[in-house]
Amino acid sequence: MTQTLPEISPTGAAVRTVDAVVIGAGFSGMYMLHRLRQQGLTVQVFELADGVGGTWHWNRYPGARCDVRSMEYSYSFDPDLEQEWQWSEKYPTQPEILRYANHVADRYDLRRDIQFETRVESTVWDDEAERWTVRTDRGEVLSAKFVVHASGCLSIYKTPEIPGLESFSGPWYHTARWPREGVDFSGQRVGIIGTGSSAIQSIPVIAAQAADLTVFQRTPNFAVPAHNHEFPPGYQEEMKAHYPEFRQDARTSMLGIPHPPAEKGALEDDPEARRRRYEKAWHDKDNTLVDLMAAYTDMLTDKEANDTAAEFVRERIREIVKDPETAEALCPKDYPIGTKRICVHTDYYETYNRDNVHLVDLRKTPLVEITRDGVRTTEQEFRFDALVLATGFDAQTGALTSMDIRGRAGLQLKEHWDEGPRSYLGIAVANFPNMFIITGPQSPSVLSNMMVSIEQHVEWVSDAIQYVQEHDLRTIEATPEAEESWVEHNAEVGNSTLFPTANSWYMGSNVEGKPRVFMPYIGGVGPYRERCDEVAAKDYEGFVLAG
Ligand code: NA7
Repeated sequence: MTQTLPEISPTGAAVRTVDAVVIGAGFSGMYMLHRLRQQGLTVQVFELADGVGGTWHWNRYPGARCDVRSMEYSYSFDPDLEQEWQWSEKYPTQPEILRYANHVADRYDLRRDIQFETRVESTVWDDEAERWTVRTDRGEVLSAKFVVHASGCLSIYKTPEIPGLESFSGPWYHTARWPREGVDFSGQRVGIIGTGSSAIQSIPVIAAQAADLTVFQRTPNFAVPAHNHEFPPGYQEEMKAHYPEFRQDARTSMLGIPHPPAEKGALEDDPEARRRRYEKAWHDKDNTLVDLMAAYTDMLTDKEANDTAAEFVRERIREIVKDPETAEALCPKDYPIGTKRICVHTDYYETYNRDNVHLVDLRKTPLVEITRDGVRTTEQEFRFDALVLATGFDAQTGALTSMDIRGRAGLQLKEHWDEGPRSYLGIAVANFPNMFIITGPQSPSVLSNMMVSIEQHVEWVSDAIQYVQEHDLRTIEATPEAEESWVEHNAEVGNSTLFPTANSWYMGSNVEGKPRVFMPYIGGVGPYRERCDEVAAKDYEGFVLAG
């Protein structure tokens, strides 16, 4: 199966031949490696970081936690692993998830096939050899039959689009590149730009330490209380006794998080009954971020229905935040709830009642520049000892378009995606044979419990690769027609919801110049899985298999 003939690349470096190159050693890349190795393939994983864990390696900011419950944000592929691993609380912290990732790497002896601190610079399809040529920043050249991009949906971080960051005289930290040794803000005046999930988690923790914290908010977010807690005795054992059923429910659910299906529209309930449902979603200590939106069938399709939940949250914000002007500024009003990712918070709104925390509403006084001493808005200059940037990511496509990926006849993926991502099932791209993307755009990805979607993709891709190998095929490639019809279907399903009405990173609208297209697939994790299985069962319908 493996060719090991030594060759010399045009640059003089020895070309190493492997069956598959996997890019990224987060939860996708690690499981991909495990599966492909079990199938007897030679695999090389490249990872930019010096350790495994992907997003959980990089996002070490104070208060970083997963917003999906620990016992479902974990692998299900090995019953022994899921039974033996002990989670400690409802929402796992970043260090706990990273410990889990390291445990997985050790348990399955993954590290021997992962090369850390290596950036893949290009993957280029060789039309004659019908293989990928992969080049790294260490000058290595590999020839691989398959390439799997497991580089993550939120890995290319962005800084604010204002001048002056380099002139700031103090230290600045991006939430997605937090120093490993942590940061001590004691006694400092700190400014934070952004109020997405990373900011909402870190603001209460930084506020408790810093002398003074100023939050620069462009768009307020909806956040529901985490009610995080350590597991009570017996809880984990009880969950583990029913793990297989629970996992199955997650796989067939809409968002990868089991939830009883809603039975009616929000306006079909009277206001009192509706309120009771929302109260439960808000106060229940075992609540999840999907409870509020999953209460009714039409929350993401009918603006009036959506308004009822949005107003419920705004009422809670006004109740918690004592200063009415701050409370009003924190109330999201110009997009439907759920169309920007709902955040899960611990004391976020309460933090604005502290004397050392101030909110600057950038809708009223926009940012102008970062100065030597701090931040200038149209109204005044704020002086800081340190700055925190919680300004998000070039999400979903960023890791792929920032790499030089070329398919047939030198076609660049970036060019192919000029007007928005184009894929078949979010897994494959026409003219890019033997290339797969784990949780790519146009798959449920970021609209789901990532672990469920990662496992589904890795298993589907490894099955497809096995099929190619067992049938002695050279290539598997999505047809342009299958791609076109998936792109259309994705847009049609997306456009039937309220999602396109918001300026969110789901729409690419947080990055200047990025096409405004709804990127994730909203058809639901369960139905999507069925579609993928159907494609495989029909001998990879929509793909050309060449022998
Ligand atoms: P997000 O959710 O993209 O949040 C980024 C925040 O930064 C958001 O509030 C942005 O405001 C703000 N931002 C970005 N650029 C600017 C500029 N130039 N000026 C002012 N404010 C700015 O990223 P996170 O890291 O918090 O979370 C990402 C996901 O990780 C999250 O959804 C979870 O799934 C985990 P905007 O809304 O664009 O007006």
